[in-house]
Amino acid sequence: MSDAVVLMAYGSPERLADVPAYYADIRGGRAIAPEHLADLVERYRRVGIEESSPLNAITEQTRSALEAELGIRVFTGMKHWTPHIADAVESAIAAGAERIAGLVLAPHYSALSIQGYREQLEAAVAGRATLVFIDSWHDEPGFVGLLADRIRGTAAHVVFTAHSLPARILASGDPYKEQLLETSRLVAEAAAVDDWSFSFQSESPTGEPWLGPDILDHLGELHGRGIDDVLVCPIGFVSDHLEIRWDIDVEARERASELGMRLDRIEMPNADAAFIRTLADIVRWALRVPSPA
Ligand code: FEC
Repeated sequence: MSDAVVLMAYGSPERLADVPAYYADIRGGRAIAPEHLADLVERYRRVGIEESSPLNAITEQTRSALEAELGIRVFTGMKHWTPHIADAVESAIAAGAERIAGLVLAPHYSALSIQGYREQLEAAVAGRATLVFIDSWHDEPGFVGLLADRIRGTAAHVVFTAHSLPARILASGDPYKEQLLETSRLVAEAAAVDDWSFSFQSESPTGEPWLGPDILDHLGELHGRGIDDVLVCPIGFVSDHLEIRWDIDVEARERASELGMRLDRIEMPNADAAFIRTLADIVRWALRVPSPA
């Protein structure tokens, strides 16, 4: 059977002029307040997307390295930008794929995040190939080990972070928060780090309560406990993008500085060779294909 991978990522606008259409796609037709759009354009401008779009470029590096590692075709599909998930599926089918592994570059399952990727993928495949969708890989040993390597030996208090989601997910038994806490615990144990906590980041102004604590409040709380040296370890994202370069590198750093705290963050996995090997292991396991000797 001919296999292919559809490697999915959130997607990012290539230039400032793309931001309104990109935000409209994220909002799925719901209204956008003009001040929220203006604020988003300004954040993208401040992180310099006129020069480069980190998420899209990193996703392409990841795709090409994963293809080389697996020896099967890998096609990129973006949830909110081009090439869309449906475009990737068309390319995979045109290349003769009879079985498609769907892998999202986000480790934790939620009905409000990963399920959206899954629905786009299933609709596009429409029964034309066998679909093997990977729901989550939050406890994958290679991923845990890679993050553990980046925090091991630190003298700072480690704050694991992930994208917040509307708090209503808890009422439906969504595993998102539990998976995040499990990744945090596994990474801390693997690195022999005892001094750690978890907080959410990147809450969006949608007018409903989101999961907390938000990192900006959490830093204040840590400061109140006498902690003044923090290492941020984002576990819900795998690459440098707006939520890292703005929400952590600018906003959280500014808050830490106001409080007189030191704040660093780990290097993101991006297209690191060890991370690519981990992604390849996840795909091989899902497809029940043996690893090379
Ligand atoms: O660098 C970039 O250009 C893209 C960065 C980016 C990533 C990302 C990942 C996740 N999001 C998740 C959930 C939500 C929910 C809403 C929402 C809104 C936004 C907006 C931008 C944005 N997200 Fe995102 N997200 C990224 C970017 N996200 C921009 C809109 C403006 C803003 O909030 O600043 C709210 C939707 C709504 O309005 O109804 C919910 C989750 C992830 C992590 C999993 C994944 O990567 O898919 C969950 C990267």
